[in-house]
Amino acid sequence: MAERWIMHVDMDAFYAAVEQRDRPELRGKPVIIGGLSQRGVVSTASYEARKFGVRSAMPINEALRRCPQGIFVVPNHAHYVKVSRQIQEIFHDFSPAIEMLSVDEAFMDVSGMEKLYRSVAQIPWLLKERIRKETGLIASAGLAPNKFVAKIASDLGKPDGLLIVQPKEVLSFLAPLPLERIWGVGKKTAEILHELGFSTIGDIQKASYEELHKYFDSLADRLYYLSRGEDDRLVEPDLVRKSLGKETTYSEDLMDPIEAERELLRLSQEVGWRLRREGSSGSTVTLKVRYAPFVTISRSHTFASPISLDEEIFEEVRSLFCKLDRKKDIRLLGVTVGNLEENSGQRSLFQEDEAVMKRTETLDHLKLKFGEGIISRGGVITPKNAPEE
Ligand code: TTP
Ligand code: MG
Repeated sequence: MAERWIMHVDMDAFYAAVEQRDRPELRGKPVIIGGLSQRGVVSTASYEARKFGVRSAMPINEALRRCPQGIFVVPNHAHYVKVSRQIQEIFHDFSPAIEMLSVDEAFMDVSGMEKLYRSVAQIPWLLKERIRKETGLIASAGLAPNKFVAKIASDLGKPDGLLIVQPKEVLSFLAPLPLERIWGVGKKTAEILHELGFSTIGDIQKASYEELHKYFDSLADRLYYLSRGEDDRLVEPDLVRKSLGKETTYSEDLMDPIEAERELLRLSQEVGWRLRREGSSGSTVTLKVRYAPFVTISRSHTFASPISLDEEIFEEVRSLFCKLDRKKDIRLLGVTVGNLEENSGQRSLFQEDEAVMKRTETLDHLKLKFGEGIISRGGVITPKNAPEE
């Protein structure tokens, strides 16, 4: 098989770097980008501020305590999106296969491109130079045979990083790294692995497939292959995404419509949260219901303008649900918001309703701080049989 070369590119301290570029008085200073209110959280911090322990998602108050001399700046998302587009334009000159992961981060498949350059190693260097010249910003890049290794390589080099991992170096590159670097290894799995005596990726490399399968189910494959730096996932160029949805299959059918509504609220909250995180909203809401055994139906409603608030999504989904036969047992529920468009700020059908916007903003901040699962409106109780995600 032909050699694959995947590049991961991620801008350094993106929002803070844009502000420092645009306002020379901020250069070299501890800049902290965060919401307006004292109850807000930090979006990001310049590397000067990180020396004081300021990090993304930290409450502003905590950042203030750690870095009282910090310069706090309110984020200007619309502006960052514009800069992001400019960077994406540059990416397109280097590869046709670009997968944007967020506003400042992308995978690019540059396999075979070495024919256009003196060597493949020139590509990240030239890309960084073009970004620096044309935007005045610094990117970190990692080049490796696959996504997993490329992402770690760009992370490890930060700031102003450029790390190339040759195929024959993959095993030794990964070996000393903490096993938490493996995708899908959360806190719980890491704890179990530590108890079993594993601490680095190298420790897992030494384990046999059978041994890992003794302790883990589906995760064993991931541990086995990723620890060896084997990852065949393709770079998936972004077709403009048309919808964002979430569905759950229940191991025991839902028999109670109230319980089903609670689930719909949970799914609406998750979809709303993801929409708001990526700054998009959509005008079509779709409810999907699968009844036991295998009858699936979808019902949609399209609004005149796009929405992204949990309440708006949930109210529509509930009203679609109420029109269905509520006596049947339910095996799967799904909520999707479609006809997506990017927007720079929050839009709302309840534009006048400041309270809804405020509450959403506060909850989003808490989610950023404590993780997505921690809170939801109206005390939604996840049914006992809801599968772990
Ligand atoms: P990141 O790439 O995670 O962070 P960064 O670019 O600020 O710093 P670095 O990559 O050098 O570690 O995120 C990109 C931008 O996304 C970031 O500048 C601000 C925003 N962001 C938030 O608003 N909240 C968050 O919790 C995170 C992680 C990022
Ligand atoms: Mg970044």
